[in-house]
Amino acid sequence: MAQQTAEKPTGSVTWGKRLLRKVTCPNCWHAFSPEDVLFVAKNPDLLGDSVLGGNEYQRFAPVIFTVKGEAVDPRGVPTTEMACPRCHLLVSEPLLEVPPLFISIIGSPASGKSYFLTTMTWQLRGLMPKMGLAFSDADPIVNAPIHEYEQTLFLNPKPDQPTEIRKTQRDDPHLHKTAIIDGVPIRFPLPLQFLLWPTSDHPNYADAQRVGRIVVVYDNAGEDFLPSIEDASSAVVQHLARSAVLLMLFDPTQEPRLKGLFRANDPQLIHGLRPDAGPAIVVRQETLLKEAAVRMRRYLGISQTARLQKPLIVVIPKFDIFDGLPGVSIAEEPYSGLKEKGPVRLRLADVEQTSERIRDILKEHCPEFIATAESTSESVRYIPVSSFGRSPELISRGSQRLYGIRPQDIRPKWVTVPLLYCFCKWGQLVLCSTDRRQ
Ligand SMILES: Nc1nc2c(ncn2[C@@H]2O[C@H](COP(=O)(O)OP(=O)(O)OP(=O)(O)O)[C@@H](O)[C@H]2O)c(=O)[nH]1
Ligand SMILES: [Mg+2]
Ligand SMILES: [Zn+2]
Repeated sequence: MAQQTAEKPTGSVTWGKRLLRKVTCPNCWHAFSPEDVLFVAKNPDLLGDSVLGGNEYQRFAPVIFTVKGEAVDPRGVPTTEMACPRCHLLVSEPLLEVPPLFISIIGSPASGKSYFLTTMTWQLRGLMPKMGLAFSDADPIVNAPIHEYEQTLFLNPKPDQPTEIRKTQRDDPHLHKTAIIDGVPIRFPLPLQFLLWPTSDHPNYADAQRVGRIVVVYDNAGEDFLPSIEDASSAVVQHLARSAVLLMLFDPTQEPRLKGLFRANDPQLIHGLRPDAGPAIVVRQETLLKEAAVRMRRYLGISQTARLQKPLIVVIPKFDIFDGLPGVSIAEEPYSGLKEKGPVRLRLADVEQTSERIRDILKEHCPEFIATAESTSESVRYIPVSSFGRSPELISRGSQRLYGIRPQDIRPKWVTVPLLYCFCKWGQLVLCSTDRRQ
């Protein structure tokens, strides 16, 4: 076995790393000192944990370390896997050094959250390096669900066959874990985590520690946001209180007042949101946003009349469904430098112009939604996206009917814009736009 040192790491003993003063668990949002992090035992005799149950290895506070900084479990096996001292769920190593940036994606069932998350992630991986930032998995194991989605849409061996991302289930074990906190079992959503880190092309490369972030997002089921569903045993939407940015998907196909503006041939308009699911639970989208705002203010302990100080981006998914709106086009991505060798920059002014135009259209047709959005946050923008760039098609699989998309037909439009707009507008250290060249 490797040589051991009996020294427990503290804020000042850092294995050559610059640890954060406080680490925030991305599972239960508990803030703790890095020296309190637990480790996950590896010896097969140590199966069973007091908080996570019989199928998980025991979490332990280490007293012995190898020279490489690995903790040694009570049966002498070295381990590097870390866990939160409260919920005992996994905490990836970069979280001890890099601050998290929580992003909440809100939206009704079938509004397009999972497809948007997948196409956004896939495109960010390719685009961010052209903006001087690496965008990679902070922990490939916890990101396995998003890998599966990306594989389905972008690395599919049968690109000419229609495929689909399944509806997100409220109890999907790949997306949730239950921990017993103070004797009560609580269901937490699994965080998808991406490390955003400046490359040598970035103007603030020398200040990497200040620029770098771990972007944390969650793939909730739309039902998690419906009024009345929240219960004490679920913490699945409590990220709303922690998030720096709210992305609310306002699905046009769920808004009857916009119907006059659509092409008629999207199957969702003919066969419903999910063809075999029976009548959908009808929830007005402003009600959903209002409910999310009520919960956020409650978690934050602020007045129910206060506007939140975080930006709200109203994302209009499935924008391909519109039959050409005057003054709005997402045919071209709003970036300069995409075709040249130089750095890519977001054209902030183009995004803001589009946002204004969308606001005008929504104000005319759904004024209550605009009123709700603008009473929720001090900074609201409206950004159209299309994950497919076209409609899905109705397909049959056995006795089941569903909407599928052929991977070879997917042409995402503007899916990276909501997040990059936020970085450019409110996180200037992280990214530059064409309006704010350094
Ligand atoms: N026309 C069009 N339809 C889309 C687009 N993106 C998603 N859809 C359709 O929208 C439906 C819902 O997409 P999901 O991403 O599963 O929605 P969700 O919000 O994750 O739904 P839940 O998991 O139930 O909360 C699917 O049937 C997709 O085919 C798009 O860009 N254009
Ligand atoms: Mg989903
Ligand atoms: Zn935790």
